[in-house]
Amino acid sequence: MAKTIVIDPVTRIEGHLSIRVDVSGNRVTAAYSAGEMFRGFETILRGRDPLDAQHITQRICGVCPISHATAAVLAQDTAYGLTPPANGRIARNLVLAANYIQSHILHFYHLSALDFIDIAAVSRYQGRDDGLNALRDWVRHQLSSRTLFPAAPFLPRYRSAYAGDTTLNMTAIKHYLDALDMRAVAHQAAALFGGKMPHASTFVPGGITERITLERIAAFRTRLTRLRRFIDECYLPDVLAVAGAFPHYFDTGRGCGNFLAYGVFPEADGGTDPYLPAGVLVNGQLQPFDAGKITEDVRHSWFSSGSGLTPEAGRTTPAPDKEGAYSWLKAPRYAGQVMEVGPLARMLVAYHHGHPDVRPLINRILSRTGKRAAQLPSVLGRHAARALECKLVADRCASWLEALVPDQPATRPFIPPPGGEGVGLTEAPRGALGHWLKVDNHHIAHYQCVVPTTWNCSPRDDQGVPGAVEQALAGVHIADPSNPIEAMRVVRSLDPCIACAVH
Ligand code: NFE
Ligand code: MG
Repeated sequence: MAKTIVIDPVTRIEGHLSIRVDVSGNRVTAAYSAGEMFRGFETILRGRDPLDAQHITQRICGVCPISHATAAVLAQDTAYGLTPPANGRIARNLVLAANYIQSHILHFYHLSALDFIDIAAVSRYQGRDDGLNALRDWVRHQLSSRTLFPAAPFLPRYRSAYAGDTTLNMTAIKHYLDALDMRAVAHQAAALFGGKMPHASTFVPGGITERITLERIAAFRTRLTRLRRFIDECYLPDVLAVAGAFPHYFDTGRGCGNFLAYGVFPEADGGTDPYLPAGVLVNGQLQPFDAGKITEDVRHSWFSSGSGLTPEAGRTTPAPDKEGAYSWLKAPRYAGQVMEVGPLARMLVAYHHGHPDVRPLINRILSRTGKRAAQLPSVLGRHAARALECKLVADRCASWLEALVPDQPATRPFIPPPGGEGVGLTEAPRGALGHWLKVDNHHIAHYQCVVPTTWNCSPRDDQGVPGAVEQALAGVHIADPSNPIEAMRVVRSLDPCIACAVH
């Protein structure tokens, strides 16, 4: 029997997302992803001093602010012809990397794990861990007073076959609590060169204003050691354990099969030679990335501004009553095609480049899980890629720390020219991020952001082709339409942030 399921709001993500799936014979036949809020950052920025851009755009999001700061200063670097000194480039990498680590740990433990792990299992905990005992008492209280707390955290939840293995459940729940501390540690590390977190104060065109001192390098290293241990001993093993318990999720939520990465963490001056490379994967073929092929369609979005335009030409004019529209997200396309962005895209692009760190790690995961590379585009492939990337980036921080030179400048002084045009392309934790900037008479004349979740959760484009998450949902089996947890596992595997996506 045909049925429509509406999940609104989707919980345990950032921002306000509505997912509608048409189901026939327990299979999703069509999916619609809708961002439910207009924010207007691109409009707010017009007329401002360009030096405000990194501060204002960080307020797009509290989860990935450093990516927005990075894109904003890169756009100004290119507009003004600035090359940060090595210390500035490396310190930017370190703050962004710490933000990735925080975000990836958040996504697995606090946003996604409870789709697989049985949180109610903690009510039977009998050990001596203080955190688990406190959580057990709280969960027991919730279970016994459901009428008092009908919408309390964790419970109620969808009825489903959660993990049955007590060790896996208890370990993951313990790590859920530990992960809260790890995110604080990652934020502290980021603040050492970012000034403060979540919204850093030190990002400027030409580098970073924080002084590079031995004390700060040592303090970052201490925190990095704790984070690397957690990633190696908890995060990666937990993802593999979930993969072992839910192997069919390597065959669920494949999606469009096209992947895009802009490249991130430059390792040479001038922003070149990113540690994670740029590239486009279509039909398994790696193509060079060309920023000129990015456009945004708005036929199904609540905007009256022109459709199919490049970000240089695009505008953002809200039209909340527009016929046929169903989302506040635009529909970004690359050479007219739907693209998935994010850790899986970065890892696959790096894998196809023959990346010396990425290839062996992915091969090891594939042999541990007994899966093929073709199964990586999937729910569990996305979780595994995110965890692998978290390890790679954390490990790489150690060599970036070594390359910092204490007490040497981290900024390139400059006098802002009255005008210019620039593009800041980077990779946020959730994928490819670009800021397009035009400066005229010392003021921002034009600002457009094309954001990771705008790629992943876009509505249909002008040709009617569904966006990446809409395609990933197609064909998914929903055992019980009143408990559509399978759809939520697919949606959350892409780590949506609608706050970012609607900006
Ligand atoms: Ni609000 Fe963000 C990331 C950016 S996602 S989390 O990562 O840019 O669209
Ligand atoms: Mg935009």
